[in-house]
This record gives sequence, C-alpha cells and structure tokens, in this order.
Amino acid sequence: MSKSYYITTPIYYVNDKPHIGHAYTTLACDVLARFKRLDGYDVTFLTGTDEHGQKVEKAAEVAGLTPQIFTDQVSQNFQDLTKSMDFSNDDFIRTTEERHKAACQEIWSILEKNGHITLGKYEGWYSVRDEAFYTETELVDGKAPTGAPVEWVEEPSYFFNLSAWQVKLLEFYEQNPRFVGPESRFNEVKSFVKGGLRDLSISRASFKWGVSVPSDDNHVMYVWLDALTNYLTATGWPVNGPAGEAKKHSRLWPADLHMVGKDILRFHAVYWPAFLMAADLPLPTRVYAHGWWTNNGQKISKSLGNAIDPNQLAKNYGLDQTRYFLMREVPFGNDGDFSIKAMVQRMNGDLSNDLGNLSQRVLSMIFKNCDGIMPALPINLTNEDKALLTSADALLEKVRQHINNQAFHEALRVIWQVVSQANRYVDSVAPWALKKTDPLRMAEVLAVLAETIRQIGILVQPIMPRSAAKILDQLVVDSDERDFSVIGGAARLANGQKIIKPEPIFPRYLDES
Ligand code: ME8
Repeated sequence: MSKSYYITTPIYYVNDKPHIGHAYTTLACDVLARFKRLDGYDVTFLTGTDEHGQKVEKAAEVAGLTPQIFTDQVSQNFQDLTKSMDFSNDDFIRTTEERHKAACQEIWSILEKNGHITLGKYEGWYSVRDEAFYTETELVDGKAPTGAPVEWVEEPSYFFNLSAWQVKLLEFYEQNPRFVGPESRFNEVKSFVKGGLRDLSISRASFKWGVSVPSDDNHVMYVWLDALTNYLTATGWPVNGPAGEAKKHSRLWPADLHMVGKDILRFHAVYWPAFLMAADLPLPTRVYAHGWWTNNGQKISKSLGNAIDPNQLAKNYGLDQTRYFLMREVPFGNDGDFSIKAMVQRMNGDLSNDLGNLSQRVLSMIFKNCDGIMPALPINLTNEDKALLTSADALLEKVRQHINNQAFHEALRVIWQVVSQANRYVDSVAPWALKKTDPLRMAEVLAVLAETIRQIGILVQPIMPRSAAKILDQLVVDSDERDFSVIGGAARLANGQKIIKPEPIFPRYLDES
C-alpha cells in the first residue's frame, strides 16, 4: 500500500464569488497533490466552503435569500471553479453538511468533557469581516489591525481555555521545526504565543446561523472552531458518526499539509493545534502560509471589491498559462502585485519562446527530416549529449526538494534551466546543418533532445496538465509511462514510433490593444 498524503486548502467563505486569491491557494495544493500522485503517494486533496457565521448570514441578507439557499448558490461557484481550473480535489466539503455538524458537535463534546470549556460573558470588539475577536489594545484607529470595521459585542459566551496551552504549544513548536513554513512566519507565530494567550470565546448567542452547541442550543459554535474541524470531518471523523470511517480516518489523520494564506495562519498554527491537543488528537505535520496577491498594492479581496476573476484570466490567456504564471512569477510565500503585462511576458518568454519553441523545433525536425519516426539515442554519447541528459536526469530530485518546501517558483526555475540548456544545445549542435553533412548524427541529436523534452513534459504535468499531456502525446509516450518512476534516467524515450505533425502548444500572445 502506497504512503498516504493528505493535503487541504482553507475552506472559503461563501460571501461572494471566488477570485484569483482563492484560485491561488487551491492551485498550489493541486500542484502538490498532482506531484505527490506522480511520485507514488496515495493522495487525498480536500477543499470546500465555510458557510456559517455572521459574515455569510449578512451576505445572504443583502442578497435577499435565506442563508441555506444563498450558500447553496455561492458554494456552487467554488465547486465550478475546481472544474474550470482543472483542480484534482478528491473531496469538496461544505460546513452545512450533516457529516460536518456531527464532527463539530463531537469535538465540542470532547473539549467540554476534558474540562476545557467554561461559560462566561464576552465583552469586547468583533470584526464580522475577519470573523475574529479583538481587544481594545489591538485596535488601530478604531479598526481591526487588518483594517476591517469592528463592533462592540456583549453577550454570554462559552470560552476555551487557550491560555492553558501556551507552554505546550511552545514545546510542540520546538520539537517540530517544520511545523510552520516559511520560517519567518513561524517566528511570528512563536512570538505571538510567547506574548501570552487569552482564553478564546468559542460560541455566539446573538445569531443562529451556525452549528448549535450540543449542550445549549441558545449558542452556536464560533465559526472558526466549526471551520477548522472540517479537516477532521473529511477523514471520516468521528468514526462512529453518520459518515464515520475508522480506516479512512486513521489513514488520513494527521494531515500532512494545511495550505493557508498568511491572513489565517494564527487560526491554523495556534488555535487549531490547541483545540486538537485539548481533544487528545494528533496534530497536523505542517502548515504553510503563502503571501497575498495585491492589485495596485492593495490585497485582492471579496470585501474590498478589487477582485480578479480566474475564469476570465484562463479564458483570455489560457488555463495552463494562468496556472504557470501564478506559480512561477512570485516566490511562493511572498506577496505579489498582479499585472497582466508580467503575465504576458511569462507566457511569451518562458512558454512560447523557451519550452514551446524547443519542443516545436525538435518535433518538426523529426517529422520532416527523420520521416516522422522517433530516432534512437546514440550508443556513444558525446560530452555535450551527456551534459544535457545528466542535467535532465538530475531534475526530479531537485524539483522534489523544492516542492516539499512549497517552493514552486524554484521548482519551475530549475526545470527552465534545463529548458535553456536544451535550447543552447540545439543552437550549438545545429541539427539543421547536420542534415546535409551528417544525417546520422542529426538523428542522434534530435533523440537526445526528445528524451530531454520527455522528462520536462513529465515534470511539468502538475503545473500544466493539459499542455504537458500534449507534449507527451506528441512524443508518443504511453499514458501509463508518465509518472516519476520512469524519469531521472530510469527509462528512456522509445524509438521507432511514428509521430504526427506537431502543432505549437503555447501560441504567442499578441496584444491587440
Ligand atoms: O478565511 N492573495 O476564508 P476566505 C492570496 N473561511 N490568497 C488569498 C487572497 C489574496 N489576495 N485572498 C484570499 C477564510 N486568499 C476562512 C478559512 S479555513 C478552516 C477557514 C486565499 O474566503 C488565502 O488562502 O476569506 C486566504 O487564507 C483564503 O483565501 C481566505 O479565504
């Protein structure tokens, strides 16, 4: 049985349609999920929608719909996005599902039974936009530190004894130096916890749109306790609940990676591990917080109304082009300002000129000059041949390391180093000139290049599944010979098979404006 890998995205609020920021997080998880599948793992990739709480209730009110009808509609937009962006999620969870309510009530009951919940009164600031509580001292000019408006709340509330978990959390961080990435963000989490933790209000009594507290239906559970529990629900937990599945749960839990944006790291790296420790459940292996896409320097957000529609981008510029740009342009973990100009430069430079041209030139020459029959690799490789194939063979290990560190941009950078090396090789051995002087050598050179392109084609599948499939189809690579067990020199491209006339895979984008 292959090793299991369980990866999750945040579950998105259904207060409005999805934008490029949501697509970005889910894309990063999709790339990881696809990579791990090709690398022999039994992957479970979860995404979904966060449908309870005041923010969603208010959005439904504005839309003039009941919360359930409203969430059904908006959740559908997020489900549609998974299809239109080629996301390969194995499950899509909605927090309004029965299986999830059961999990929420179970975790509450365990926390209560273990003595970590007490009834009190919450008096303080609350931001509906952030669905977060703030103290007076945290406010900046009367607003949340995120810039969101706050309102004064005074109501009975159940509290979780978060303050009691400070030392245990710090010990856990110490023992698990890879728990949070990037490291700079981990340091922020540690200093936050070192600064002392206050008990956390985990129920609301002034509205109804949420999961009822099991022992007191005057309260609904705080939307973040509800939302975080989704990661457990999807594993078949509680195993004696309506969707319970002991085997699945023990295979998946603890999760290997929770991917989140930096805005919600505290919930995942402080509150969630504290809830899990208090419920005697194992903690996830890693939480990675990536940066924000901004539009003219301002965070792209539903609430701010400066959204960029991922479907529109894919429609205008191509889906794989959009996927490639988002993963390549900005070092993963950093913020980046979105620009169409930068996107077109990447598409035309890296995709059309570098990879597209390489594969088009090589395959066209094979088609024209080798009677469309894939040539064989030389028995005796020249130093130039060896240099190129050695670089191609070394790629998987380098890419794997970068992917395991969520450094997608680095993984692509090292792949494109080999693309450039292959282009330099074409220019230096000039197969078109060999056509007349040494046709045998020309065929060998084209075979070395085709083998290099095969390896690149296999490696870019997680980022650009459709284009990679076209490259591999053009090279006549069997569909069951496209995983990582057949690269790195473990196998070579078959020769003797007939190829069809190659079509360009990455057309140049011509700006008509
Ligand atoms: O926070 N750039 O949901 P949410 C990059 N329901 N990523 C962005 C982004 C941007 N401009 N804007 C949003 C919630 N994101 C909770 C999560 S999880 C148990 C509950 C991405 O709809 C990023 O991943 O506000 C961010 O963390 C997430 O969307 C927030 O989505």
